[in-house]
Amino acid sequence: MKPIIGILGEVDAEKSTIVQTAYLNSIEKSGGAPILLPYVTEKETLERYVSLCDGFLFTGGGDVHPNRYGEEMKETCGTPDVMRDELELAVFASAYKAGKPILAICRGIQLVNVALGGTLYQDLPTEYPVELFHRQKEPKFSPSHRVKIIENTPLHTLIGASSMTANSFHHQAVKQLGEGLEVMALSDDGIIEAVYGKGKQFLRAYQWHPERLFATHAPTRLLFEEFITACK
Ligand SMILES: [Mn+2]
Repeated sequence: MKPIIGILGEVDAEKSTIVQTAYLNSIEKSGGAPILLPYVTEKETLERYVSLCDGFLFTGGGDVHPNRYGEEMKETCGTPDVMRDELELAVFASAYKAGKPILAICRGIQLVNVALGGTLYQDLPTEYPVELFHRQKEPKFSPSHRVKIIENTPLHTLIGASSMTANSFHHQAVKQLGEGLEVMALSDDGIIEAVYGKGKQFLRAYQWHPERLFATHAPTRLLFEEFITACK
């Protein structure tokens, strides 16, 4: 039976919840049954969702509010997505506690890092001497920079290579690593591009958008297949 994957999508001010189709396709074509989790607030509802789903996908979107990692918001921070922060931090805490598999993409890696006590660069161009341009001008479905894969990490075992293709649509990144996380890929200019959970639980987070490379880059598909396998 296909595992049910609860997807955390974008939440806007009118309380609508949406998700880009590329995430749904990537999950479904890898053998999962994706469902979109709406914006809800009651603990009991959230707990029901967490028990229903076999795994969770945290997707891309706006910035996490810096007060979630103990900082004042700088001018260069994007408009924070506070309703989404509230929903996702609650779902993450519950899913993490339950030991359910978690895959996180773009904003997702930032959310997971903050949830585990880490911090973020609020704006790379002004806070980190970046050489690469992490907000690519190339189309969404084109790679723009490679990532170096660290040896003896799950990503290295999975891909079997020391680098892979990535795209890049972020102005923030992981700064201080959250508790229980390890780095598994870096950009050539030293930005953390992928992390994993050190414990038994399946937890993988990527700064790039593998769902946008799913159709054209075979190694990228392994990231989703590995996740769905863990959810079975
Ligand atoms: Mn990047």
